[in-house]
Amino acid sequence: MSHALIVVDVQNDFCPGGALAVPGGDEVVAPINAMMDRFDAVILTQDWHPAGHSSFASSHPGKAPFETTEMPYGTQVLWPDHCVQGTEGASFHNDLRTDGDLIIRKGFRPGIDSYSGFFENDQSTPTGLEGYLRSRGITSLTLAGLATDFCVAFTALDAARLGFGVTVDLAACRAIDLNGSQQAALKKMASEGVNLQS
Ligand code: VGL
Ligand code: ZN
Repeated sequence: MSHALIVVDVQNDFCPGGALAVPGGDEVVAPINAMMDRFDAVILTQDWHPAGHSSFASSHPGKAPFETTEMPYGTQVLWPDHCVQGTEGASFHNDLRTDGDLIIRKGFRPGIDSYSGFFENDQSTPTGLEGYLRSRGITSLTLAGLATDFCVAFTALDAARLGFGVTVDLAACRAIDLNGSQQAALKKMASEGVNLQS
């Protein structure tokens, strides 16, 4: 039985000073670096949007960041422009260890967002992460990173649904907390069998 650490989106734009700063986002770096050596595999995810991505409020005339819009795949929160491919904002935090085994990029299709490291927001387009984990014999996962209530939660819920054992290390996560999204995400994860560790 192999156990992997999935480090979710510890990128400059989600840290203080970034375009979509998560309060205390940089505080996850030290605990995550310290955890890495305990796992059989370390995978980092990287939010990786083309300029003009459909999840950006700036791509929707009349819309402001944090409003929502209806996409063919459901309701989508509109974000400030963030994690644009190749920019400093999309780079990992400078102090984050990036000597993991795999970096999985997501959110690169212009018309669809991807919070989860496993499936895009249509809940059916795979990123390839599941196949990578299964072919390496990995059966359990610990998740840490940003943001608890969006990319960490969506990744955890997909992983649980796929049959992996899933733990979220809350001490190494920080939330955006948009209209109560943090409490809602914690409740949903707990009810879907995700182990919440603090
Ligand atoms: C994320 C909003 C938009 C995240 C990514 O990493 O949680 N949130 N893109
Ligand atoms: Zn994004």
